[in-house]
Amino acid sequence: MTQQITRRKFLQSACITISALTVNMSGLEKALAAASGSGPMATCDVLIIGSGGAGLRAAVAAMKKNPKLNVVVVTKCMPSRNATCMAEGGINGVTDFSKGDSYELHCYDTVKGGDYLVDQTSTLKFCQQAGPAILELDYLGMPFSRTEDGRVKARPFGGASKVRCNYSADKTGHIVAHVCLDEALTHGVKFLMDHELLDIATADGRCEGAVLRNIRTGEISPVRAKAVVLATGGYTRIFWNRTSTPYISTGDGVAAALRAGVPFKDPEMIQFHPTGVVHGGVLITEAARGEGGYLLNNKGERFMKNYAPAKMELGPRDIVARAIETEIREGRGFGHGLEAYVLLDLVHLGKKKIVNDLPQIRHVGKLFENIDLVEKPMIIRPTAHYSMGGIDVDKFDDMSTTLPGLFTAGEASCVSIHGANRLGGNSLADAVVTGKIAGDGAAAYAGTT
Ligand code: MEZ
Repeated sequence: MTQQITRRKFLQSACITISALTVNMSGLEKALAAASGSGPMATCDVLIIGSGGAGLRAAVAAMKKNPKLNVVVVTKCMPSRNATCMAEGGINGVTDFSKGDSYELHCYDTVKGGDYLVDQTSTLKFCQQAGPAILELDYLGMPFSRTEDGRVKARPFGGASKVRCNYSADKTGHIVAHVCLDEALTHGVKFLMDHELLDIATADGRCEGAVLRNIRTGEISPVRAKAVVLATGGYTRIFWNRTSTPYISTGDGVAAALRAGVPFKDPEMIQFHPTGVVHGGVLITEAARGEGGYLLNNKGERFMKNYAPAKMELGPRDIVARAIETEIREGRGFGHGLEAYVLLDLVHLGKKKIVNDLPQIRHVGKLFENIDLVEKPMIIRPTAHYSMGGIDVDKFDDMSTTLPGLFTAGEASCVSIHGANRLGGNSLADAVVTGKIAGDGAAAYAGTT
């Protein structure tokens, strides 16, 4: 409790207002603004829009690269409210090579899981950075679940040929976001809360900043920045009646980039996570199946034996989600229409395992459907979960786009790592890996302009 209060105070002292940013103008900028009659304008060096894992990791990287930079993260709400928290079950990356796993195998699984519609060179680079990124989170104090000899623990996840989904019970994303937030605060990142992105500002063929709106007062403010990073998340909220994406995540960055003429890649590549709460779509983590949960139809059959016999419930998400919809369509599900469902049965796992490893989804079961997963199966149906498409990344090595000065990271971006179907556990890895690259890239660019 004391720790939380101290942290909240720390965050408050890192929060700024638009007017605080105008103070940072150089004498020349002030003179130019006055001469053009435009009045003083808010400015910073690196403006990061979005405060999920990718945005926070980008901010940390930018500050570490050049501590003299003024790095500002814009967030619609509190920085800890984000879609990153909706990756509950774990983060993929090879941290244990003792059982034959390798970066190449992680890459192979990712390419295959993505139905081969993947840029294989970038995917290998991504997998090579995912393992070290997990060890870095561990070093920063992330409370990973542990093996008996103290190493970061991994659980099986869909489409993976080795066990490499590292986790903190079923709150992995939430904790990743908080570790990155602590790091950002420690490194002097500033936060502009309660602001949303209206548009990217461009001039002479380059990105010059962004136009923001204060969602409390409605006030509109342009902010000039040497480099802008769009880390605004995906666009799955268009499936508003069943999605695991939070209300605040509305794809603003992808839309703004498109309006500014930056290509929108693979827009049709949207992932439906197999297990969402029937009413509303809140996530029931894949870890439920990773820990041994069964999917059952109205005949009491583990129907995945007819679709992915070798992998059963741990097939890639597109295969499992399609199987569930097929069971429902062919009359082997329960209920009707939009309220139809199949069962996710965890009862055989026992109370101890559910309490230790899956406490959050037990809470979700009770909250949304009045079901205690210790006693009864959960009712589930696929939910819109992740956009594999997004802002086209021109160069993976710095996460730059075709618009000079504009960078992107996380779910907002598309490097073509995930193809037509992202593997569970690869989104948190994507957030921290591409976030770091984008932060480095933006800081380097800001330092040269
Ligand atoms: O990567 C994800 O989407 C993830 C870990 C989700 C989950 O089921 O927990």
